Amino acid sequence: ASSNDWRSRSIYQLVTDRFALTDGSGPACSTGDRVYCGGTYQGIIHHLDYIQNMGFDAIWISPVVSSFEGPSAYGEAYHGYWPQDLYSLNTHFGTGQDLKALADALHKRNMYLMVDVVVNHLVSKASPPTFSSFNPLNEASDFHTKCLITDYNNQTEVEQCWLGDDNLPLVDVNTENDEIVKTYYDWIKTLVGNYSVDGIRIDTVKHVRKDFWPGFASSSGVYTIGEVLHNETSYVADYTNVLDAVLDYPTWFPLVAGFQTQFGNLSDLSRVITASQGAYKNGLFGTGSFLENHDQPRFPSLSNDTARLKNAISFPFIHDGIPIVYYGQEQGYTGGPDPANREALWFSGYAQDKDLVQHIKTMNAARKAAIAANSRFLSVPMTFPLASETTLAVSKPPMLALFTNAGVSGTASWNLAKSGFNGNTRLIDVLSCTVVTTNSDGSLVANTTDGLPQIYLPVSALPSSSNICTGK
Ligand code: ABC
Ligand code: CA
Repeated sequence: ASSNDWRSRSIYQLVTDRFALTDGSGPACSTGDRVYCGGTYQGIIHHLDYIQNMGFDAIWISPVVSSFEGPSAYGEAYHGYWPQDLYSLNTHFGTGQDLKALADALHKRNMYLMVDVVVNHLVSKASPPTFSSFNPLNEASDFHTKCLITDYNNQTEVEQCWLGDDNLPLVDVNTENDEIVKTYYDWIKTLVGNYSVDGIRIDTVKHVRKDFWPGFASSSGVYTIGEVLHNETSYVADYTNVLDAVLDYPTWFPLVAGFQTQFGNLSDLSRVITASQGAYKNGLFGTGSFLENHDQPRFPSLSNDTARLKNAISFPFIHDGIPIVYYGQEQGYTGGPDPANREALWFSGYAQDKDLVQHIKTMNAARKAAIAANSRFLSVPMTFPLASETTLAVSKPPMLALFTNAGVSGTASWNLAKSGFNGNTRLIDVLSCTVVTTNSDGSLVANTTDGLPQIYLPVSALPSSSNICTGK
């Protein structure tokens, strides 16, 4: 699938080992132990209803190729980011048939499969590494000479020195060598073809020279979204010239900081977004917008205010890009930094009556309704009719979202000279189901005493089939 095919999608990111067991029973999973807990492709297949019922139409799974077995200084390779043999699969997650069956099951539901892929390094559990354990690059000369990255401001070092540490170095592939480049281009083409992959999330993109990526992306033949873990728009922007898209990390930093406490500054969010809209190749369209992932502490571990949480969780759904929800967000998981943020989802019983499950379901439905009512939702950049430290209004016709970091017991008001709608338009807040009408000049004043966000759509934009605010 192409970048355009992905734009209207909504992605559920899961850690394959932690999402679902094949048959519901299995070993206890102690999150902090950094060991395999038993999640499989078959487990995912059995829980596709759970994901689809929330309104997601794509999943992003962990890297699929095989890693070393047994413990290392940082535990087992359960997360998949320590590839060792490019040409065999990680059998903890299932067989090649199982992975194909997952792709088929998704496609039957008109859902997409995104696979995480790692090019930058191979990893052996020994330190110093055993090069002969790698496939196909199995000689020291296939890798950059060892030096650990210490200065992130030195780009050559970021690209050619090694991630990890002396306990577990990530052995840095020599992506300056033409034959190795060809090996990776052929590999990604085959992987995507063999398993009917619809898109790839690419790991550690800033650690490989930029001109490696266009050829890799075109060999994959599908949508490519890269991880460039950096807080500056100016640094990340250039990678949008070599891949379809990036994960929107520059927005993530002010998103978390803005909603973490009532002292956050929401205008930082609008400032960074406006800059990125101007600096990225396609603006923010096609980028990945997220609140949580497997590398960062979960939002509720930073803030226990349920109103601020609902504001922050809602934001990616009105962002220009593709919303990505990290598994467990919907169950209110509170894990801190890696490895605590990778809890088994079976602990939750996959409950569907949880408040946040319903909230996310409503946000997915609202975004789909907005797209259906006005396809320009996917091509007209969001604007900010109002941005202060404590309040933010985001206009993306036909949606208007009002956010605040005031918290459950805080009050806030949004006074919009221009709501983005005509005068006398009836709008419904999809979260509270309250209906308001814009003033005759198109202005709107809204207030809150519970700190919750308000997500408006014109009443006329709600399709009769929509499950938004039914019975209210
Ligand atoms: C393991 C253990 C951890 C332990 C760690 C030392 O070793 O599990 O418990 O703390 C995989 C595994 C991890 C594992 C690592 C290393 O491998 O998932 O569990 O950690 O063995 C990607 C993936 C990630 C994956 C890898 C490696 C890469 O999403 O899951 O990790 O395949 C860098 C990379 C980035 C990478 C990330 C983990 O490390 O660039 O691609 N993620 C600065 C740098 C960033 C750097 C970050 C690391 O520090 O600029 O490049 O990311 O913390 C802002 C600054 C940023 C700054 C952040 C922290 O603060 O603006 O620049 O980032 O203010
Ligand atoms: Ca590198």
